[in-house]
Formats: sequence, structure tokens, C-alpha cells
Amino acid sequence: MSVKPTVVVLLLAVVILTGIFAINADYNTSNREVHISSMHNNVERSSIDPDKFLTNFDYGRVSVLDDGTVVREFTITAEDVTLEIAPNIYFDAWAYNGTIPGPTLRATEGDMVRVTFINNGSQPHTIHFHGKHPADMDGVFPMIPPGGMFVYEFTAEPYGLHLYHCHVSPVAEHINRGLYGVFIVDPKISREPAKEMVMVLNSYDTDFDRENNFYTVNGIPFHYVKNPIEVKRGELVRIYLVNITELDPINNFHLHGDLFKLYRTGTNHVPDEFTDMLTLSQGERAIIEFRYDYPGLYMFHAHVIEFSDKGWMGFFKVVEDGYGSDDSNDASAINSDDGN
Ligand SMILES: [Cu+2]
Repeated sequence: MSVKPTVVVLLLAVVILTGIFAINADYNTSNREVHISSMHNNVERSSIDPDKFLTNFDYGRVSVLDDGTVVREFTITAEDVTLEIAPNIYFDAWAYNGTIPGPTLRATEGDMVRVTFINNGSQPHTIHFHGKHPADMDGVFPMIPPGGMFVYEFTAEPYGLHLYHCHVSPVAEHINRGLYGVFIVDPKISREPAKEMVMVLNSYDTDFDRENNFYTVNGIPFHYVKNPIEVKRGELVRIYLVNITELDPINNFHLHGDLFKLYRTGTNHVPDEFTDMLTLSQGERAIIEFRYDYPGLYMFHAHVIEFSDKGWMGFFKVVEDGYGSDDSNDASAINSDDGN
């Protein structure tokens, strides 16, 4: 007599649980083969802010030693943080200073750089800087445990566009989780004044199956499609471009409507190439410079179409005003006299 209600309850439980698993499976499938639309709303609640990151340079707390050496002190904290990396996609990140990418550190060649690293995360981490420095400042050893601290100190050299990232194994996961940033060393002989910006090409494998689900510039897919970057016709634009994409062997950058001067690793005042296509492997970076001659909306994107379909795409909005271009934006300057 009492069996019938029990069977009903069991059947109901089976139906409900099947529904839950079906929803989960559905979510996982769509997450793995994600195609978010570039027409989606902006991410509103994330601490990732590509507009702020684009032109935000951290020059550190500055002091000068008796011998005239400029000291630049930075503090970087690693932490576990859940970030909204695309509309309604939340990612359990490990991040420097709570965001992806970490802050863009900037010094001039010859400066003393002192970075206090505090690990508030749940995993051991380090900061490995690209550039010249002693072995004990290389950020491979020692690993800094949760709750630990370490001070990295070295002379900023050579001038160029470098990067930093965690070097704890498995390094691919520590990078995929978000532990990287840009390190710019300016030459003592300044570059020409320009509208400067930083672009980090990255990716997220959000389900940890070693296939990337999202590709971005500066942390949020399609951000600069929805929020085009405004530049003036004729003004010199300089981009510090870094590729930290994991799991795919290459990434690239294609500019529409113009060509750019290419300075590989930013370690020379003379451009290496005049082109509209740049392919970078993991950890590679370059400075590019260009001026638009015509107003309008111009796309920039990965020429790997899978990457641009999954978020690596943006627009420059070129507006009238400020036209004063000399004719330095042509190929004739390439490999001419050494301006170094
Ligand atoms: Cu790490």
C-alpha cells in the first residue's frame, strides 16, 4: 500500500536529476564549442577593464639614489579571483593584482626595478621577468608559497618590450589562469611622441581540456568591437603588442586600411619591416607604429579566423583632427641608417 507513493517519489527524483544532468551537459557542450556573439552586451561586473588597461602605464614609486640611479618600486599581489571574462562566463582565475593581464610596468634602461611580490593565492607562484638579470632574480626559483613574499630587484635592461609571468609548473596552467603582464623598458633616447597603447593577445581554456575557448585583446573577447579605439587621422599610433596565448603555437595581428612599422621586441630604433601582418609565437612581442590617412572605422584582428571568431577582433575609429603627418609612415625608413 505504501509502496506506490515511494515509487512516485523515486520517479520524480530520477526525472529531476536527469534534467539537472542534461542542463549541465548542455552547458559544458556549449561552453566547449562556445561562439559568443560580438553583438552581446559589454561585460559589466568584471574587474577586467580593457579600456583602462589599454593606456595604463605603472611607472612605480620613484626615488633617486646618491649616484643618480632612479629606483622604481612596484608591489604585485597574486590572488585567486573569479572574473567575468565574457558575458555570463565566470573564470576561476589566478591573477596579479586581481585582473588579467596584470599591470603594465614601465621603466627606463638603467633604472633599478624593485618588485615586492606577495602571494595571497592558494598555489605557489613566482614572477619571471624577460630581460637581463641575475639568476636568483629569474623568478623560477624560489617558488613563493601561499602567504609568502619575495623581492625581485634588477637593473632594467635592455630597452625593449618585455613581459612577465608566473613560472611555476605546470606553467601552461599558471599562464592560462591569468598570471602575466607587460614590462616596458624605454630607451634613454626617447621614442617619438605618439598615442601609445598596450595590447596583450591572450586566450582562456575555461574548461581545462587544453583547447582554448576564448581569444582576446586585453582580457575580454570582442571588447574593442563594442568599444572602438579612437585615434586621430594623421597622429602617430604606437602599440606595445605582446602574445601570451597558451596552447596554440601562434597568434597574429592584422591591421586593416594601413601598414605599420614593425620593431621586433622593441630593441632597436630602426624598424625591421613595413607590413600589415605580424605573426607571434608564445611570449613573442613587438612594437608597431602607424598613422591613418583616412577617417573611418578600421578592423584589426587575428588572421587565424578561429581566433577572431572567438573574440580576437577590434576596431579603430579614426576621426578628423590633428592631421599633421610627415611622410615617415612609409617603407623608405626601413633598414636605412642606424638611428640607435
Ligand atoms: Cu603561478
